[in-house]
Amino acid sequence: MKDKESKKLSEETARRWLRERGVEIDDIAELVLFLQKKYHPNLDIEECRNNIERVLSKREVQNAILTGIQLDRLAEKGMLEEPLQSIIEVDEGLYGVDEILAFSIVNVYGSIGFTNYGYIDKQKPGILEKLNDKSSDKCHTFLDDIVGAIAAAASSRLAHRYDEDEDE
Ligand SMILES: [Ca+2]
Repeated sequence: MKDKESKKLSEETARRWLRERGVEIDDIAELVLFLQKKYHPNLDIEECRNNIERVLSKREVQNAILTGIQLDRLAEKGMLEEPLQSIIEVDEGLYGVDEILAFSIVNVYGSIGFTNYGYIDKQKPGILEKLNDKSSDKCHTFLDDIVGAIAAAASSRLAHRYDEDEDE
């Protein structure tokens, strides 16, 4: 596959898989609003959406999305080998690789993303609460961290841009 083709396929697939797993851009935009509204009272959902679009255009973000969702899906179908199958299926607390994968997204716009990520991971607002609902037959062991990380990275990007505007 040519580089350009593969880049396009990667972005399209990552976006489609998020939708197929029940996550819309607006769900993530709500999380960004939740994180940033107190610092930027005039912030609207459109601007949150724009920042998420930019995050999703990054190759390392797409790679994390594709890898995490693929593992969630295979676990849901019981297709992984043990002991990994059980670990991911029951979302074992000490596993931690789901968070480490998400860090590659948080990292994209620097370290303030980590504070946002930690906060949102504790609060679990909106879509994150849904993804953490263990009574569903879906496996979102990776997806919840990925979604939180996209929101954290978009918040960092947004905050950087506000700071730049204020300096001008
Ligand atoms: Ca998780």
